[in-house]
Amino acid sequence: MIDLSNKQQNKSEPQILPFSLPSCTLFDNESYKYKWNNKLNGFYIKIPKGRLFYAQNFFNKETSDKYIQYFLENQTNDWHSTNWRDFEKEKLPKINFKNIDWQHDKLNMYGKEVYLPRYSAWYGDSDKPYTYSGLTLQPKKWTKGLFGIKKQIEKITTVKFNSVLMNWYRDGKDHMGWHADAEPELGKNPVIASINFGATRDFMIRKNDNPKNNTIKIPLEHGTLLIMAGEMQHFWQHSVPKRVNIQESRINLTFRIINH
Ligand SMILES: O=C(O)CCC(=O)C(=O)O
Repeated sequence: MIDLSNKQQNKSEPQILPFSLPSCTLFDNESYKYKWNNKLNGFYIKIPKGRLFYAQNFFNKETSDKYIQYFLENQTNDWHSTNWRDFEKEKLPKINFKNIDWQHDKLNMYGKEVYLPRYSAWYGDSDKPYTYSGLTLQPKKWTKGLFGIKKQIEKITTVKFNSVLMNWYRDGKDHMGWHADAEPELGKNPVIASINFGATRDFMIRKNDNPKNNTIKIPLEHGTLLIMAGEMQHFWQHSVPKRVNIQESRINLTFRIINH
């Protein structure tokens, strides 16, 4: 049994933002700014038409290791040494994951069914189905572990989340294309909290109207929290590009509020 109690959150000294923001200064209310918050152990970041909060070590390594083990715990395969890339389509359902019901969803693209380049799972309040890219996901009931992470994140947010989308990138070949989380059921200016476990992957954001000068690469590490807020989903897109040299899995959870 994995002990998921959270005894800690790392505290560290104020830091310089560990990634670059575009240097272009637009109108004053459109410029890029950031500010360290000692209490929350993270950065408030103002971008044109949007806001971010970035806490590199929201969970420390020990806690993050326990969570990734919890997400992948099963009776047949060691979560760490298994080459999950080999577990294509038909093999996945044969692995009896103890805590998370991983799915390999298919999308209809131009009349053809194609598997998504990642596994996913959807958990949350029972009356909050979610539709994205033509898929309607019915949430599974909160597990103790997922509910625990939600509570930890809610300690620093002013909102309460009712759903979480989990994405499991088996290795660097798995990815997510450019999109915005702008489905109507997420509300007008959604607050989305993204927490990461496993391999560090680049989370890219780009501004819809001027992507060339406004693309930002945000490394999301084991235990990093990133919150997107404000008008961001209307003016920015995000993606997780392929990184073919990465062998390790990464699991990302995005906590959301679904309104119907
Ligand atoms: O894996 C990530 O960091 C991004 C996930 C994402 O964009 C989404 O779930 O909409």
